[in-house]
Amino acid sequence: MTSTPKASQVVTALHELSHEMALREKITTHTALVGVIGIGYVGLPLAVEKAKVGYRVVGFDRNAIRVAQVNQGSNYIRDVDDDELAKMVANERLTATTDFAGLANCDIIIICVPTPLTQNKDPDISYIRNVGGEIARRLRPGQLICLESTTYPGTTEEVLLPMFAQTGLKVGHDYFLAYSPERVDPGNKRYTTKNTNKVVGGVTATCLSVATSFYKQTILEVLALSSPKVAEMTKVFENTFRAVNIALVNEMALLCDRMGINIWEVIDAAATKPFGMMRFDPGPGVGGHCIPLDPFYLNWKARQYDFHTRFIELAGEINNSMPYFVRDKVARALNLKGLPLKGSRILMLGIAYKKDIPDWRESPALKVLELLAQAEAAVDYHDPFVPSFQDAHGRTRHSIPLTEKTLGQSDCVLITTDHSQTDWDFVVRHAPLVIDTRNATRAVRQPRDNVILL
Ligand code: SAJ
Repeated sequence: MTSTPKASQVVTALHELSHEMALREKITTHTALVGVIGIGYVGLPLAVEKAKVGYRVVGFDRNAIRVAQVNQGSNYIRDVDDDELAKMVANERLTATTDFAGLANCDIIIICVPTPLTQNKDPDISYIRNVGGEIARRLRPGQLICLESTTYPGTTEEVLLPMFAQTGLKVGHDYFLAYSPERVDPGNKRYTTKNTNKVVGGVTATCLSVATSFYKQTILEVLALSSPKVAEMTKVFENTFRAVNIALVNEMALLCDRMGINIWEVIDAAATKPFGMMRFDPGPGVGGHCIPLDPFYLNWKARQYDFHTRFIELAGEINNSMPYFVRDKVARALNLKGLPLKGSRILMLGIAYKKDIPDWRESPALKVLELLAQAEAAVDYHDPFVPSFQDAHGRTRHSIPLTEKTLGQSDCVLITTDHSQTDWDFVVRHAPLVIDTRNATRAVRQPRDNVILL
């Protein structure tokens, strides 16, 4: 015989239901105030997408320069349309602030902060913890909190949930907590925040339902998963998949170098297989703030289960060995011309970690440049996307012009980033020796006996 609920229980249930219903209403009518913490390459595109469908969005960031740029309608993320950002700001749909007090007013809070590694490759979730504290201090009934930063499985429920539980508010009743990984491919013109499928895991079924409803307002395909852990694991698996496959093709490149086989011809041929094959290309190493780092979040967590993720560590070893291989390849090529590495003039084409973007964080080209400098080669670089950067010693280096003169006076031109706008015929025509780690010169038909591929 079911007991009839006490009046107080009914009131509580109705009260809780009112928080959920009120939030759902704000989500579907786009009247919710959305807070995005971390307005970088993930947060700013998300903020603009939400503002475009009518939400009022506040970007929270410690970086006062970024905040000022947003409030001036000045874009700094290539994947964001300048006019769209300016319009959202002009219409007061989008603002930014360094003051986290405003989190109290937000109905929805999306966390898009960095998740780097410490020096010894352990996860550094200090950013997540810090913003978790900022949110906890202002957590109120009716809020949805979504973590998007790439992190190890368990972060949402082992780090954020306990912080929020201390407020006495009940997850899934008073507030809602979910994890939904960002899937941003910087520079990808085809897949944007809007048309990239989204996966979501909620701490409770209601959390999942509310979070899924929110994402469905601006993203075409949203997949509901059974837990935040599954969603967290999905993301680190995706990036581990890439790191391992890039390492495989890099190892093939090392073997082909030793066997005198053109790895690029092998890959082009393998890519003709219409099934059971996915193309990856060798290169000077792996850069960016995701692929070199994210798999080590899983590696670290696995150790707590006495599990050794050998693929992740092996992939890291191989990918990290590529800059050393490139240095040795340059030394061998110069040696064939009777030139020692020491004192040779080397012009590196590309510092960015991949083509057509300005980001040079974790770029393998930085390591290559450091190794060549250690060998006392005279190294300059040209990168149209990176006018200057700080090298490993904190010295500011500047991109030099790509001219017949700068090419001709180099002993070796080393291609480390295959920016699309570069005239590779011009490079091959005027450089005495070209070492191409990206097969950027694949379309060059003129005499190319001065070109050596990775
Ligand atoms: N790289 C290779 N060979 C390849 C592919 C990449 O050497 O075949 C190198 C690139 O040159 C670069 C590094 O690996 O230095 C990473 O390239 P990437 O495009 O995988 O990495 P990101 O960090 O720019 O973007 C990735 C997303 N990329 C793609 O899905 C194509 C995706 O893995 C994640 O959504 C995103 O990181 C993220 O934020 O996690």
